Amino acid sequence: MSRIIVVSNRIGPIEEGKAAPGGLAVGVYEILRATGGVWFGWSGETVDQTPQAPSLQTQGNIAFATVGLGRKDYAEYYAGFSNATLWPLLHYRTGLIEFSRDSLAGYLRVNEQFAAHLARLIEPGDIVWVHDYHLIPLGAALRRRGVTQRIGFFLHTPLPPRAVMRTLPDHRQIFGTLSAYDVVGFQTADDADHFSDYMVRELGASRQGARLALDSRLFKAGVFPIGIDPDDFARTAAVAVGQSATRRLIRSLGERPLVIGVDRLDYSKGLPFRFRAIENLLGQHPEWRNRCTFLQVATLSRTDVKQYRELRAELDAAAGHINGRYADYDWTPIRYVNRSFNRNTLAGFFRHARVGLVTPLRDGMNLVAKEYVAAQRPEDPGVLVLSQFAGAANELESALLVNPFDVGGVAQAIIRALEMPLPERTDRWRAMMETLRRNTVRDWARRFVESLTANRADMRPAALSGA
Ligand code: GDG
Repeated sequence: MSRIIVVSNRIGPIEEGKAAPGGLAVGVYEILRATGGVWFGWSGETVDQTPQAPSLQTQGNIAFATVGLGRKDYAEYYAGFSNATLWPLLHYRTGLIEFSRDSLAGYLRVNEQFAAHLARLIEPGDIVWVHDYHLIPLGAALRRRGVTQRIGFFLHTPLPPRAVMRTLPDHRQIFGTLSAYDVVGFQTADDADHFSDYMVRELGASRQGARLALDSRLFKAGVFPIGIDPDDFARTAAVAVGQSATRRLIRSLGERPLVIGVDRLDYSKGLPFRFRAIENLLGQHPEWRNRCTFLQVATLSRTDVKQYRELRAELDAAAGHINGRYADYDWTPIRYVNRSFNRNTLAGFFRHARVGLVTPLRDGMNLVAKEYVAAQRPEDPGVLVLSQFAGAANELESALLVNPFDVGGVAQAIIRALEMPLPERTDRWRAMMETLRRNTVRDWARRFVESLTANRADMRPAALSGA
């Protein structure tokens, strides 16, 4: 089988056995271990001098190739164009977009640098799998360097409709490069539809069966919802619930049920609305005061981007306000925690929580929703309250689906979850757990790579094949 070259902005932890924070690394490792290959990405360090060559570390049949980013590159490519321009755009938040010609230039420059490093690592017969919005133009930059091997791209975020994509200045220069890939993968069918619609109506691509043709290239859009390893997460949760952190949490709650949220502190996750829903619950349904506790873990993220600092200040104020208003001498309604926990601890917390609250305004998939389900006790499962705007809502139809903007509706869903009888909880949980088992993170990685390696005999558009 072909060797795989995985490219992502950040790579998974290099030390074997060290738990990766998200699920993605599990699937990627597994496929890399099966085929051998290279995982290329930013080392996470900012450096004074842009390096001439990546540093290589080998582990078994996988080489990890990492490069540092110069300070200007970091500011323009990462904090700037990736996280202050593309991230809000891709999450439908046009009002939050910050754009500058310098950051666009930095984004294109770093993608060129990465392509230059990669072109030297790629061998005949390799296939290349590029991840996420930081690296949209990478495939085209590789093609310009003569790479003819198959290259696939997977977008972890949503892709908005064409009208939203068009708000990006020079959008064709960015999104048009996606035609350089052989397969462009998305989390949901809506995202894939938005892509095809953009390519056809904006760039003049034509549909050829399941494929799209543009200029001299033929490429396809695919739907590959990312999964987790549900049985592994369940085992972790079952052990962790008896360990000291969860035991301490349980003791501190008294008899009160726990409602938990775990998110990166990011405006796509809808935390201000979530806090308003909690305020609505306590204000409109006073019988629940002092009878349930909310734990919101919000790990700090991208603190060098202005919108993230503003969001943090807003949430600090909201949590303080709600707690000031409703707390009692023996109870605090919202425990708002800005630190991160290890994966095992989170799994134990999830298992004990009667309700999992996952209410993003827009989310590519949302792995927390899946992890919460996997962590539950089969004989006494909790209830997932899930935003209809998370990619996960397409699969987890047995969650209590909510519109996160409707704070009164979310408050009611939380109460319904808290009061739900065991048989209904069990039915809903079983249906969701089966879904998770049918599409694990391994299946996701395998399906993507299979799609990329599928027969390419017809990869020249009919109109150009001279037939
Ligand atoms: C992007 C897309 C898509 C969170 N806090 C801690 C911690 N986490 C872990 C969670 C989960 C992961 O991080 C977060 O994944 P999400 O999917 O929820 O969200 P993003 O980070 O925005 O991920 C998203 C994903 O890519 C995959 O394609 O689903 O839509 O935005 O695994 O458990 N892990 C640890 N400590 C924490 O405090 N250890």
